[in-house]
Amino acid sequence: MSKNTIKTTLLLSALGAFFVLLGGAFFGGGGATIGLVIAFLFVGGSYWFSDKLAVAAARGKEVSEQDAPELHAMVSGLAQQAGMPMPRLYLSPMEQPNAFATGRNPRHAAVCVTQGILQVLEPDELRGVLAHELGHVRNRDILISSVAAAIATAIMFLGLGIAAERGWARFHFQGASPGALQIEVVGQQFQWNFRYPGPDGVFGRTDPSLINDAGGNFVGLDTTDPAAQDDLVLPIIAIPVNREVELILRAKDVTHSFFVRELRFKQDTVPGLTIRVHFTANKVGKYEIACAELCGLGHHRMRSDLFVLPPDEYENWLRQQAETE
Ligand SMILES: [Cu+2]
Repeated sequence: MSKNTIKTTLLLSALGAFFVLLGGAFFGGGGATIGLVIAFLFVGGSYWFSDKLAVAAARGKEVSEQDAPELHAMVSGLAQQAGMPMPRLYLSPMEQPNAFATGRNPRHAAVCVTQGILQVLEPDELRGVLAHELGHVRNRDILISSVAAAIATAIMFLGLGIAAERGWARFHFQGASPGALQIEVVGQQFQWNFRYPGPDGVFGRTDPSLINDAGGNFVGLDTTDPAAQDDLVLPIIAIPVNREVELILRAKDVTHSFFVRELRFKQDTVPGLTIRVHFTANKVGKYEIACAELCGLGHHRMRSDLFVLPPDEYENWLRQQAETE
C-alpha cells in the first residue's frame, strides 16, 4: 500500500465513523444508518465519478488523435514517461486558461485543457503544466481531494439539516410557558379580529352559527356563556413588552397569513385549524400586521396594528377598550 492509499483509507474511515456517530447521537439507530448511507453515497459517488464530474463542470468535449494531434502526442508522451496508460483527452471551450487531470486512478484518468490555455501557453509550458497534472493522477491526489470535498459537503449538508430541524422544532413543537398571555386571532376577508379573554382569563364559548358580521359579532361569541361576558374582540392588538404571548390563530373563510415584519414572524391562519404560536416582543412600538396570503380582492386592505406597550400602559389600554365596548 502506498502512503497515499493509507491516508485515503484513514480519511474514509474517519468520515464513516463521523456520520454514524452524528446520526446516532441525534436520531438514534435509524439516524446512524442514514448517516452511513449518506457517507457512503457521497464518498463513493465523488470518487467514482471524479473524472466525469470535473470534465462536465468545464464543459469538456472528448477529442481524438485526429482532432488534436499535437496535444494528443504531448499527453501520450507524458503518460508513457510516467508509466501510465494514455488518459482520455478533453477540450473545454472556456476562455480562462486552465488545465487539469482527474480520475480515480491512472486507468480512469482524464486530462482536460481549455481553449484559453492553448492560446496563452507555448507548447513547452503546456507540457510542464500537463506533466504536473498527470503527477496528481499517478499519486492519486484526486482521490484525497474528492474525499475532502465530499466530507466538507456532507458535513454542511447534515449540519444545516440538523440545525434547521432543531430550530423549526423549537419554534413549532415547544409550547408557550404557562404564564404566557393568550390572545385569539381570527382572520377573515378582509380584517383581523383579536379576542382577549377578559379579567376572568377564560375564553367564552363561540358558535359559528352566531357569527354576524353586520351585527359586529365577528367570532360568533355566545353571550349567554358567563365566561364570554368579559371577552373583548378588537380590530387591533396590544401586548405588553417582554412578556411571552401565545397567539391562537384561526381563519373564518380562506387561508390568511399573520405577518409582523419586525418580529420576523409569519404564520398562516387556516380554516378548520387552530394554530398556536408564541413569541416575546422586546421593543416597545407600533408595528404593522399584514396579511401575507393573497386572500381575495380586498387582500390589500387586510392590515392592522400591533402595539407593544410597557406593562402599565398595556393594562390601561385594556381597561379603556373594555369601557368603550
Ligand atoms: Cu388575508
